[in-house]
Amino acid sequence: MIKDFVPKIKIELDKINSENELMNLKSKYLGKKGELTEFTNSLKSLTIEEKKVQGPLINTIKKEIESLLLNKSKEIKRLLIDKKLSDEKIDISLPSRGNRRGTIHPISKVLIDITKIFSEFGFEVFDGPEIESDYYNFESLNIPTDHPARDMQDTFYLGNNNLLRTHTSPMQIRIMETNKPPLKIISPGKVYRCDSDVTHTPMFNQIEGLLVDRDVSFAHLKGILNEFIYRFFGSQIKTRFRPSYFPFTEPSAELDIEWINKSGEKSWMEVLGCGMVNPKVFESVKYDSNEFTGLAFGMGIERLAMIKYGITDIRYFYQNDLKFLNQF
Ligand code: 2U9
Repeated sequence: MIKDFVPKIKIELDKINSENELMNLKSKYLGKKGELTEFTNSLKSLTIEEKKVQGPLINTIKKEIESLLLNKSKEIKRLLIDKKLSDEKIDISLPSRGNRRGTIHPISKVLIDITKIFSEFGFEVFDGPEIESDYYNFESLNIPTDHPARDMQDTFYLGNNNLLRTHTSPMQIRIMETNKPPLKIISPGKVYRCDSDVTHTPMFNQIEGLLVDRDVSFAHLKGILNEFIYRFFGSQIKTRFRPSYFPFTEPSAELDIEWINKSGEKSWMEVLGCGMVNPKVFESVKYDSNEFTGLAFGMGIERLAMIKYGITDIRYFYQNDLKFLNQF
């Protein structure tokens, strides 16, 4: 009997709990060879009068079955969503993973430490452009045209008489051009040289200092730099000033500190360069060198960081390896 289909399907639907099983049930009754389809086909042999009675009945039953299947499909989908929601439930009372705190880059740390020491000595901090002209980077600083620093191998030229500054001294020329002495300034910043090995990178950080006043002497230079070394490396450190040459200072010196080398012997290590400002530099900025004298010094931040923390390869600073950086 056609009417038996509905209770039969209801019983089967109760046992189903997946879309797959539902599809199978649908094709079992409504598919091409489904039971209801075959039942419908079997009515072909009925008389027209009988068909008029059975036809609408079949359609009603068919619609009822389709509606039962649709409701079951909705129920299965709803149950699936409920299960997903309960499985993926987030316990908001759990403690969070915690934020990993970054650390200050060792170069920034050393730069801050050095700047702080010179600020305590009364030096003002100035920074300037990294793209400079040939005049400010070389000419005004008494760096002769045949000096190796001017060579393409040593300097990054940008054309139009511009270059990437090879030291921060140009900034100090600019300050002197627009200010009268006395002056007590430091200029930290990035500088660029065509150089790359375990102790050199094409970009590195420098800090330079300049003090101009009446009666400034080499004794002042020694006093300031010795005090700086004691504060930066510790007061037990021994220093020595060794004669050197820089075009922008005369006389010039390099400051060495005593350290124990790999073989356990005492030896000297170069830390920075310094000297009394060359009168030729004062000529460029129209300072009267009969009235004013100046002391100047320069140091590489990476070099100081390597010495202080015993780092053997400068490239560690720029490889972004957290195992290295987190130590500071
Ligand atoms: C002006 C006049 C003089 C700055 C100085 C040095 C000596 C020096 C080097 C140390 C290591 C550069 O980073 S490094 O390669 N610097 O030895 N710098 S005196 O003299 C100046 C600066 C500005 C107007």
